[in-house]
Amino acid sequence: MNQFLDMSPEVKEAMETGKPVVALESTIISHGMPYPKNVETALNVQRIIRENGAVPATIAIIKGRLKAGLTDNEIEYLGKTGRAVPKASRRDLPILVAEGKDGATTVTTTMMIAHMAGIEVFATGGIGGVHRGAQKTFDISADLEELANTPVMVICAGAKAILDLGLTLEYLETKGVPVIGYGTQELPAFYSRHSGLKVDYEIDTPQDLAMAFHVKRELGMKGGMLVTNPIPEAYAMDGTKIDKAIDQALKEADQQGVHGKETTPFLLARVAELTGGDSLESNIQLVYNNVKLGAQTASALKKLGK
Ligand code: PSU
Ligand code: MN
Repeated sequence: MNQFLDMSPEVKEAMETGKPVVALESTIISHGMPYPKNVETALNVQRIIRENGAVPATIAIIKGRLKAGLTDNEIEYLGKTGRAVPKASRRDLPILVAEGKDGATTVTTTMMIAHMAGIEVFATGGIGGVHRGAQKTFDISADLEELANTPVMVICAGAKAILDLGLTLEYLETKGVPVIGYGTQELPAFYSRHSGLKVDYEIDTPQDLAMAFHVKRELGMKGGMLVTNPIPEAYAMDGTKIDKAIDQALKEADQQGVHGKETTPFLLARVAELTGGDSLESNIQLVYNNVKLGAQTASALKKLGK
């Protein structure tokens, strides 16, 4: 095992005995939701994974150690410290480790650390992508490059319309990343089940998701697979209300000169503020929906061997 990685006893035992494990990110805890809802959600997520027959591995960097599996106290710490925990993407990882610092892992670094630990399934809320106006700003999330390179299945609810969803799909196509709709042919747009854009493939069961990933793995193909799981109908939000908030947030980001790694957290926080508590509840529910599918898929994958 790599010298910088610590697996919790529960995760280590699961990996050694071939139990299904689902990786979870920590940027969603420190930067994606307010305290204390973030901590409550992170703990519920772990419970849902256990109830569905798998072991949760929440991933973060704590005092320079790459962690797969956190204690409840560590989750409380990441949630309470919030945005003061550095958001850790690929380029940040070696520096934070070298300096013994903490880091909230994004989709990118969660995939990296999951892969180091041998974990193949990762469930979260939304991924980063190609930002609107990327033709000028070059703002394309490192998440897309990681999906191109690291063999981890990422289950999400699509991407928020703070991004250019069409360009995000184009980028993933160029990089050879399969984009799958779970029970749908349409790319879900996080709060909304609809984007008007088609995905590459519709797959309808965890067993078939597992089989697709298994074949990719057996073929030795590099890179991940993106599963987009629409938010449950009961929690889906009105598209126009969300779009208005997004337009407003984008305008403010531009006026205030927000750029680089601050862009996504700024937009996420402003959209959440402008749409009130509704969007937070929707966000929480779609994460629960995704981690349940993650546990089922990780279990199905174990039945296919390895
Ligand atoms: N989108 C969301 N919620 C999130 C994120 C994205 O709806 O919490 C987080 C994830 O951790 C994702 C990161 O990996 O933001 C992307 O940041 P950037 O765009 O700076 O790559
Ligand atoms: Mn960016």
